[in-house]
Order: sequence, then structure tokens, then C-alpha cells
Amino acid sequence: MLKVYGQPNSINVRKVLWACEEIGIGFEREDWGGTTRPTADPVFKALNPFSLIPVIDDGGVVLRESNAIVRYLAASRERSDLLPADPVQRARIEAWMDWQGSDVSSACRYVFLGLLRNRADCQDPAQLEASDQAFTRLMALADQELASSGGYIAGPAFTAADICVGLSVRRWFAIPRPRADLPNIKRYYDLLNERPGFQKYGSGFAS
Ligand SMILES: N[C@@H](CCC(=O)N[C@@H](CS)C(=O)NCC(=O)O)C(=O)O
Repeated sequence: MLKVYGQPNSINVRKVLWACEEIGIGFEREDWGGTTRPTADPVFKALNPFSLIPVIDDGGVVLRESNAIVRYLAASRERSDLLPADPVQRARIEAWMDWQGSDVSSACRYVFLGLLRNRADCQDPAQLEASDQAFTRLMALADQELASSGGYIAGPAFTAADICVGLSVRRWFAIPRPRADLPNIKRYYDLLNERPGFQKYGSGFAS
């Protein structure tokens, strides 16, 4: 049975859980990180020396990095609908995954920690504003893409890219500030909400 290490309040853990739901993989999950067991514990560090969740153990294959895990789960279960073998189609999907994991994650970090995790060290008004604006600018780029993509972020069909981008869209809506009017993002959010995996691991969470 696939083992998932990490508490589900983490967006990166929820990518893995949603991917399991889409693919139909049963798993056992163990709480680590957040307010549960500290990832600095030597038991966890033996799995991931970087002390970050999620980690999976798939029959002895131990992997870290949420987006790499989502790719691995899709590829190892031969779900070419989520991640095609064709290099061009695949790269177009991976570009969105990488954009979410790098640009979007770093843009939203301050406003997320300040307003959704209420961290005392992330309350500077100018930095909150700058982070929220940067987050919104990236969502506006996704909104533009969604105007002509045919439904999902990388085209007319749901792919692994939607797991990563969809959870960031959820986070953007959760920021307790007035949201820009991004009609294609709103339609995308509603479309994702038709999926049990997103109801469980996306909109079902506060961020
Ligand atoms: N690039 C990594 C980032 C992982 C990450 O930042 N995980 C956070 C939770 S979202 C973490 O482990 N924080 C430490 C903790 O929860 O103790 C990934 O995508 O897996």
C-alpha cells in the first residue's frame, strides 16, 4: 500500500492526495509537519533529509517533492491522460506545474503566511500588499490562458497540471481580501469543483 507522509493542511501534501484520488490509488497517510510531528525528527529525516512534506514510499520507492511525486504517480500508473508520454504535450503540462511550484508559490508566500496562517512575522502591510498583487498578477495570466484553453489550464482535458494550479487557485480565493474579477479563473474553479478529488482536497480546505 502506498504510504504518504505529511499532514493534509499542506497544499503540497494535498497535491499527492488529490492525484491518488484521480488515479484511484489507495494509500495510508501518516501525519508529519505543521502542528503534528516535527519534520526535524530523525525518523522523518531518514525519509527526507530536507525535512519537508510530502514524502511517499511506494513499495520501497521513497520520493520527495510534490510535483515530482504527482508526475511519478501518473507515469507509474500509466495515466497518460494526466501526463502524456509525447514530449511536447508533456512539456506543456509540466510548464504549468513548474510555474505553480516556483513562481506562484513564492509570490503568494507572504500573504498566505500572514493572512491564512496568521504568522506574526508576516504582517507588514506593504509586503502583504506586494505579495497579494504579485499573486493576483499570476492568476490574471492563468485567467488569460483559460479564456482560450478549452476548459482546463493545459487544454480541453484535465491533466496533472490542474492538480497543482487548481490548488493555488483555491488559495487565491481563500485570501481574505477583495479578489480581482477574473471570470475565467472563477469558471475554472467551478469546473474543478465538479471533481470529488478537488472537493475533498481543494475547496474543502481553507487554503
Ligand atoms: N518544493 C516542496 C515544498 C515542500 C514544502 O514546503 N512543504 C512544507 C509544507 S507545504 C513543509 O514541509 N513545511 C514544514 C512543516 O510542515 O513542518 C514540494 O513541493 O514538495
